[in-house]
Amino acid sequence: MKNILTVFIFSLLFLLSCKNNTTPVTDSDKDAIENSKDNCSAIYNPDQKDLDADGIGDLCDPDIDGDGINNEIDNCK
Ligand SMILES: [Ca+2]
Ligand SMILES: [Ca+2]
Ligand SMILES: [Ca+2]
Repeated sequence: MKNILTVFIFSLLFLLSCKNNTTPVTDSDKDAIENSKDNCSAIYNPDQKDLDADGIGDLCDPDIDGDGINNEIDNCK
């Protein structure tokens, strides 16, 4: 009886430890949007603004307006 109880307790502890080992939510830039959903995972941008709706946040997008002309040389972003 004591052995069964011991096995039960260890099984329970194992299950609880597995629960804690589920994929941790990572948010590199601490903007409260996890990396997998963040359109600019390395830069803090909680508003997730994306002018051209290409899935790349404005702060990371080399071509903010999506007209094919990069920001540095675009005279109308
Ligand atoms: Ca971000
Ligand atoms: Ca964009
Ligand atoms: Ca542009």
